[in-house]
Amino acid sequence: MNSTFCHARWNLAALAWLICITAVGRIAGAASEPPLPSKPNLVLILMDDMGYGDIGPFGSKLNRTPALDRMASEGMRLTSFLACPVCTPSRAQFMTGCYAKRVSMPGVIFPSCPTGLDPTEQTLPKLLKQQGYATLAIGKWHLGDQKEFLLTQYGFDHYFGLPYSNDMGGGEELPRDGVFRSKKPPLPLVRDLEVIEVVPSAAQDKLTERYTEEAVKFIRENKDRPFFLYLPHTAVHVPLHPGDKFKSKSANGTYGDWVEEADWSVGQVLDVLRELKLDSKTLVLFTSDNGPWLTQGKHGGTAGPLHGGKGSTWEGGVREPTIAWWPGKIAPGSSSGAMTANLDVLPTFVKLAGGSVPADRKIDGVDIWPVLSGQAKESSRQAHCYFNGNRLEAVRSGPWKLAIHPQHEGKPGEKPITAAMVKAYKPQLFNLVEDLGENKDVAAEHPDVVAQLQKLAAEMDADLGVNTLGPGVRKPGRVENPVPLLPAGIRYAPDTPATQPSEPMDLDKMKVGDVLEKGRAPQVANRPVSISVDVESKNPNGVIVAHGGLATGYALYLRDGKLVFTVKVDRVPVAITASQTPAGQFNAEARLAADCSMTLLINGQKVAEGKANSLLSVQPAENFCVGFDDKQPVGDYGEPQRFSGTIEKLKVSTKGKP
Ligand SMILES: [Ca+2]
Repeated sequence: MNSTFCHARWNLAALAWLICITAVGRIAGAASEPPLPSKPNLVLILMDDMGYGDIGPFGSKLNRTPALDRMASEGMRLTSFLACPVCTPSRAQFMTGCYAKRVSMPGVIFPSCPTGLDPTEQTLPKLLKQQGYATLAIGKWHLGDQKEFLLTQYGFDHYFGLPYSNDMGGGEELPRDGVFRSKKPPLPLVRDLEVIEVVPSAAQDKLTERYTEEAVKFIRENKDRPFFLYLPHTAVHVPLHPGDKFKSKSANGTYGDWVEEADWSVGQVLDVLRELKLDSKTLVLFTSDNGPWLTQGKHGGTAGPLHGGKGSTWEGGVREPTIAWWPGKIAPGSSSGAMTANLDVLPTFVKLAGGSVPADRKIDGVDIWPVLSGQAKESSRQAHCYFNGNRLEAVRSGPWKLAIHPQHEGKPGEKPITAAMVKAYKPQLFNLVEDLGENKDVAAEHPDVVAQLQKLAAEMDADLGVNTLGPGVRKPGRVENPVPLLPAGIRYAPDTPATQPSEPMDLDKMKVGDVLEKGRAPQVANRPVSISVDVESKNPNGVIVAHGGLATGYALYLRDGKLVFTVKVDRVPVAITASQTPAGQFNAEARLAADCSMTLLINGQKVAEGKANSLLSVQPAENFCVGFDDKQPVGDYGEPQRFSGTIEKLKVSTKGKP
C-alpha cells in the first residue's frame, strides 16, 4: 500500500466520522455473532507504569517478551486502548466502568488517606460474583487503604498483595520493640483484610513470583467453575525489584529485567490455562495502568512512538500496550485500532458473564466484545474524555483528539504550566490516525471538527464538569480517623514530627519572599485552616500567602484590586472574592472551617463566603510561601504575581480561628 493511498483512505475515514458523529455507529452484525460459551473465565493482568513501547508486540527491541509475543500471535493487539495518566484513577475505571472523576477517584491516593472508592459502587467483582464467579485479586489495589476500602468490601472473595504503590513505604526490618520509626509507615502485605507481613526492600524482589504462584494456584483450584482473576502487578513501578532469576539478564538494565519477569509471569498464567484445557473458555486481557514514568530516566519505560509519559494526557501518558487473548474466539495475530479503554472492561466482562451493567447509575464504558470478536471495526462509544485529575484536558472522537487545556508531558525538567499559559491557550487538534505522535496541530484546517469536539466537551461540562465538580460526580467513601495499615501488635511512630499541628504558629516574622518547606509548613491535611494577616499593597495584583500547587493547596491573594481566597482539592479550585477591598493597610482573614465553609473577612467584617468541595485531603506537596507562589500556582493570579508592599503579623491556625 503506498502512502498516498493510505493518506486518502484516512481522510475518507475522517470524513465518515464527521457524517456519523450524530449517530451511534455500531457496525456489529449481532445476528451473525456465534454463541459464546456460557460464563467464560475472565483474567485481567494489569501492569504498573509499563509504557506503550515496552513489550515485543508493541515494538520493543530491548526487552525480551516471548510469552507476550506468543499471546499477541494467538490473540488481538488493541493499539488504541486508553487508561488514565496515573494509577488510582485508572484502577477506578477498571473497577467501575466509569470515569474516575465520576466516582471521585481523580488522583493518586496515599497511605492513611481518609477517602477511598465508595464501597456502595457496583464494581466489576461484585457484578461477576452475582453471576456465580469465584473472584480473586492479587497485587496493587490503590483505591483506599483503610479496612473499609480493602478489596473484600468490593466483591472479591479474597485478596493477596501490596495494596498501594511500592514507593510509598518506609522502614525496613521489623524492630524488636514493635514500634516502627520512619518517615512513612512500612509497606504492608495484605491477605483479605489483615496485614500478614511488612515488606522491606529485599522482600519486594519476591513479589512477582509470589503473586504468580497465588494466581496459578487459584486457577487450578477453580478450574471447574467460572472465575475472575484480577492480577494488578506491583511491577514495573519504581523502585525496581526484579526477582533473582531475572537480575542483570536483560539488555535494558533493571527495568528490562523486571519487564522480562512480568512476561514470565504472563507465560505461567497462560500455560496453566492451556494445561487445564481452559484456554478455549478464558478471556485474558493484558494491559497497563498509565504511561511510562519518564522522569525516572533509565528506571522508567518508553512510550515508543507516542508523545509524553505518566502524568500526561498526551497519548504516551494514557495509551497502553494491550492484548486480548481467547483462542477460538479472538482471531489469532489480529490487531484493532478501535478506540477502546479501561472504562469498557466492566461492561464487556459483565456481558460475557451473563449479567448486565447497573441501570441505577451512569456507566461510561461500553461492551467492546464486538471489537474483540471481529464483529465490529469500531466501538459504539462516540467520545473519550482525557481527564487529568478533575480537569478535562482533551476529548477524542473517531480519529480526532482536541486538547482544550495545556498538557504536561511528564518529562524530566518540565516547566510548570502557569495561569498565563492557560489563559493564552488555543485548542489544538490532532488526527491520531495520521499523526500518532501528536506533532501537527490541524485546528486551523478543521474548524468544523474543533466545533464538534468542543460540543462534546461542553456536554461533559454539564455532566462531570470541565474544571469544577458537575452534578454527575458521585461521592467517595470516607472514614473519620484513618490509620496506617500495620500487622497486629505493631505501632508506627513517624520520625519527623510535624510542626505543632493544632497550635497557632509564630509566622509573624515572615516577609515577602520567605518560604517554609513542606515539613515545616502548617500541617493542614483534613483540618480547618485560618489565616490572618495585615497587608498593604502597592499593586492591584499579588500573592499574600500560597501553600500547595497543581493538585492541593490554598492561597490568599489580590486580583484586580480584590481580595481572593482559593482552596484547591484534587485539582479543583474553589475561590471566593471580596466585592470591595480597601486601599491602604487592612487586616485580611481567610477561614476554611471544619464544615468546608469558606469565609473572607476584611478588618473583621465578612466580605465573602462560599463552600469548598472538602477540607484539604492531603498535606500540600509544595512549600508555604509568603508574597509569591514558588511552583505550581494554587490560584488564578494576575500579573505581577509577586506582592509589592508590606505583609505583617501573619498567623495561621489549623484549629479554626487564628
Ligand atoms: Ca501506575
